[in-house]
Amino acid sequence: MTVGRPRIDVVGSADVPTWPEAIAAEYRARGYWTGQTFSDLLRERAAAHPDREAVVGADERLTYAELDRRASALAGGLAWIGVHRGDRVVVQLPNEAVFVEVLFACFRLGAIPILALPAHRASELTHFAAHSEAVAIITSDARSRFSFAGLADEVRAAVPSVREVVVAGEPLEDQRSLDELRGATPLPELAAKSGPFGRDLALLQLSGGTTGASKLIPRTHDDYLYSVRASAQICEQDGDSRYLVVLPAGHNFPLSSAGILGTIESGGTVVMCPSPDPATALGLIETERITVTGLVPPLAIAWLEALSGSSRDVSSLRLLQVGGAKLDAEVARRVEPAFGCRLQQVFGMAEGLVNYTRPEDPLETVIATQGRPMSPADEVRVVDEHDRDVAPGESGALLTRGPYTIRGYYRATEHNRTAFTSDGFYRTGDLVRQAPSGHLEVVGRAKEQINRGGEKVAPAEVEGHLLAHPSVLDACVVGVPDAALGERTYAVVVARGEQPTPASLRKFVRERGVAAFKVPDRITFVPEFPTTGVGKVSRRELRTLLAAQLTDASAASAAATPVSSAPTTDDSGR
Ligand code: OOB
Repeated sequence: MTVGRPRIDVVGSADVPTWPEAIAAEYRARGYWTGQTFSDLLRERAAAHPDREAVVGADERLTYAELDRRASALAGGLAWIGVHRGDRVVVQLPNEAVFVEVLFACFRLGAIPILALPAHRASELTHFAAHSEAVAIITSDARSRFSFAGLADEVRAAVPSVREVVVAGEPLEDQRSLDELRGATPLPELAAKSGPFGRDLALLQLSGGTTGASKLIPRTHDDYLYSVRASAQICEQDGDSRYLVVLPAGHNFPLSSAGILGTIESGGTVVMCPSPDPATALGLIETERITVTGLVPPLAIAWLEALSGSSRDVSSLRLLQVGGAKLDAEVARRVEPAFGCRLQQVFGMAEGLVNYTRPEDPLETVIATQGRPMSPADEVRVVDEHDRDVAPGESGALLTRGPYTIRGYYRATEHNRTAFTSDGFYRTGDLVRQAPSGHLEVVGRAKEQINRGGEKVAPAEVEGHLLAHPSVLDACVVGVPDAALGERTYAVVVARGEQPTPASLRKFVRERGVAAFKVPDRITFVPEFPTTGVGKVSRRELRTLLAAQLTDASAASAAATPVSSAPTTDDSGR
C-alpha cells in the first residue's frame, strides 16, 4: 500500500465522497438506511429458511444455509491470506454460483469487491487495481478457453499492491485455488463486532465512462441495500421468485435491479445463466421455472426471434425486464404477447438512480416510457444548458440526487467537480422528458458515451488506444445508429505515413488488452477531420456524415463525395 493512505477508505473523506450528515440522518430517520449490511442480510435469510435454494449454477445448487456457511468459510480464507476489512479486491467471475459466494464472502469480511466484467482485459483490470490499490484478484478458470488466471497474473505483475491471485478452478504457479481458501480457518467471530457496518463501503461499481477509463463508484451497504429492497418490492419479488442472471452478474442491473441481491433479499432463488444465447436461456427458463429475468434491448430482440420458432415452455415467466439502453417502442409492444408476461422497462445507472415502469402502469406507459424513479426520496430535475429547470414536459438534461445516488466517484476529486452540481446532483448525461406521472422518456444523450446495446464505450478511451499506433496521426470514435445494437462504434482515423489496414488496426487495439466490445466495429480513414468553428473536431458532423453513409450504402462507395472527410478506406467486418 502507498504510505500515508489508511487501509480502510474513510467514507466521507475526499477519496470517498458521501452525503452531508444532516441528509444522511434524514435517510436513516425515514428508514431508508437501516444500518444492515449484506452480510447481516444473508445471515438473517439463512436463519429464516436454511433449506431453501439460494443459488443454482451449472453444476451446483446451494441452499441459503450452504451459501451462508460458504461465505464465512471463504471470508476466513481471505483473511488467512492477508485480505482485511476495507481492502479492495478485483473480482472477475462468470455467471456461476461462485460469483455469489465470493461476493458475500467479501461482504462478510468487509473487503470491497470491484466488480469487473468477464469482457474486461488487462487495460481495464490494471486501471481498476492500480486506482484502488487492490490487494488481490479473484477470478475463474473453470470453464473458459481464455486464461483468466493468466490475465490476473499479468495485472499482478503490473500493479505492486496486488499480492494474491485466487482462482476458482486450476490456479497457475504462485496463485491460490479457491478450494484452498474455502478449507482454511473460518472467520473469527470477533470480526462481526468490528464491522463491516451499514455506513461502510459495500462495493465499487464501474461507470460507463465518458472521459476515458471507467470511474469507480462507491456504494455503501446502507444505500445499496436500500435500492435493492425498494427494487425487490417494485418488482413484486417474494420467496417464490426465481431470477435468471443473463447479463454479466457484476453489472448493476442484474446485480441489484432487483436482480441477484433483490432475489436474495426476498428469499427467492438465483439461477445463473452461463450464456445469454436464447437456446441456453430459454432452456433454463423452462427447466428452472424462471419467473423473472433482465435483458438489454438487443437480447430482447434476439429472444423474440428465437421464441417464435421454439417449443420451449416459458409460461413460468411473470416479468421480463429490459434496460441498459433505449428499448424501441415497437419491440416493446411485441414482448408481452410473445412471452405471455409483463414487460418492465428499467432505466438505471451504476451511480444510483433506477427508474422502473410499474406493474400497475397502463400498457402504453410501459411501452413508451423508461419508468419512474424507484424511491419517493429520489430528486429529479430536467434542466437546460444553464441548469435551469425546463418547462414541464420539455426535454432537457437529467440531474438527480437521493438516498442511493452517489455524491462523487471514488478517488476522483477533479472529475467530481464537473460530474456533480455544487448542491450534489449527479449529472447523468441523459436527455429526458418527464410526464406528469413522473415517468421519464429517454430522448437522447448529452454525454460523450456510446451505448452499444447496453455496453458503454467512452470514445476518448478507444481513441487513446488508436493513437498509440505509430501510423495513426489522429482518431475520432463516434457512435452510429445500428438496427441490432442501437449504436455501433465507428472510428475515423487520419493516418501518418503508410495507412494500416482496418483489420490490423483493430487487432492492434485488441492486443492492447481491452474489452472486445470496445474494439471499433468499423474503421474509416480520412485525410482530415471536419472541424467546428473553433477548430475542434466536430463529432456531430462526423456522426451525421457516417450515419448518412450507413443508411445509404451506395453513397459510401461513391467516389465523388466532395467533403474533405470522405472515407478513403472503409471496412465493416469484425
Ligand atoms: C445501466 O447502468 P450503466 O451504469 O451501465 O449505464 C447507465 C446509462 C444511463 O445513464 C443511460 O445513458 C443508459 O445507460 N441507460 C438507458 C436505459 N438504461 C440505462 N438508456 C435508455 N433507456 C434505458 N432503459 O445501464 C443500468 C443500471 C441499472 C439498471 C438498469 C440499467
